[in-house]
Amino acid sequence: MWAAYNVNVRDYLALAVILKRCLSLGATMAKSKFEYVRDFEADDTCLPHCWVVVRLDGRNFHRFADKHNFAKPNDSRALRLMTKCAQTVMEELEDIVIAYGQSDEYSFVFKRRSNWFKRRSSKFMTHVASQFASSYVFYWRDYFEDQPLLYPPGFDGRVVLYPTNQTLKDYLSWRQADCHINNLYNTVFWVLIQQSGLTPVQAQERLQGTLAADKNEILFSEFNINYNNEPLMYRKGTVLIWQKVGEVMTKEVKLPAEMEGKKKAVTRTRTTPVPFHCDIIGDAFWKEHPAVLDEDS
Ligand code: DGT
Ligand code: MG
Ligand code: MG
Repeated sequence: MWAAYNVNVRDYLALAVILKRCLSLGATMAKSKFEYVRDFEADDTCLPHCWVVVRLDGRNFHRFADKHNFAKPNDSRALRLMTKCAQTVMEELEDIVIAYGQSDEYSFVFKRRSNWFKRRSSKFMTHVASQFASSYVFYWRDYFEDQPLLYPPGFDGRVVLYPTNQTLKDYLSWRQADCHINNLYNTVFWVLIQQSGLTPVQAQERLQGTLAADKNEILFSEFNINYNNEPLMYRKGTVLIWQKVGEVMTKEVKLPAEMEGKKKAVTRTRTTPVPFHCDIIGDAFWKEHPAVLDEDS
């Protein structure tokens, strides 16, 4: 009986060794057999030393704005929500030095020397887009209290590399010029409809071939609107840069026994993405905030 028992144990151990070898061989085979599919993944590393810009744009926001009763041509709730999402993206992700937004789009600029996710373009783009979209839904109610979100919005994304500070500044200038051109057009277009009772087709015909000066003149002479007095957020869009801000908070602090449980106001500074609605086409902004383009900042 002892002999039989010993044989059984030996057999069992041998079996276990064989089984283990088979399993590890199987695993090795599976790895070597299928591993090659990795080679199908494209290398999407962003060129070193370039500014990496991710631009998001709302998918079919013409419809989204209509369905959610956005004010025309500008809905300040919608624009502020976009900025809240952009601030969240800057806080949650790494290496974003500046962001610029207008209408249903936002551009995010990553540091030239960023090595976040080894500079993989798809990582930059998908993290920005998903963080932004989830924030849009998450914070919706804070901005649209009486307007339920009727369906989930989406955002497309693209990555563009800019090799010099000048090309980056020209990119941002291009987006701000686009904001100005569209906003001037939309302001006159909607005033013609809302105040003069023109149909959209009539308003479009009225504006066909007009220059900026003509549009300013229509606004001023027919509607007594000085375009320069329209809100800066609508005319300039929103720039987000990191700034130190003082924050007053109440905190439980260690105090003498008789004052136990009392709270004390303390001030601390933190760095946070702060919105500006200013010109970024001229030099003044860049002179005032040299750290933005400083490679070592
Ligand atoms: P896409 O980007 O090709 O999927 O299509 P859309 O419809 O998003 O077109 P896009 O991005 O060229 O234009 C933005 C649209 O979003 C435009 O039709 C107006 C709308 N939109 C953006 N902000 C506001 C706003 O504050 N108020 C209103 N009423 N509409 C806005
Ligand atoms: Mg869009
Ligand atoms: Mg757009």
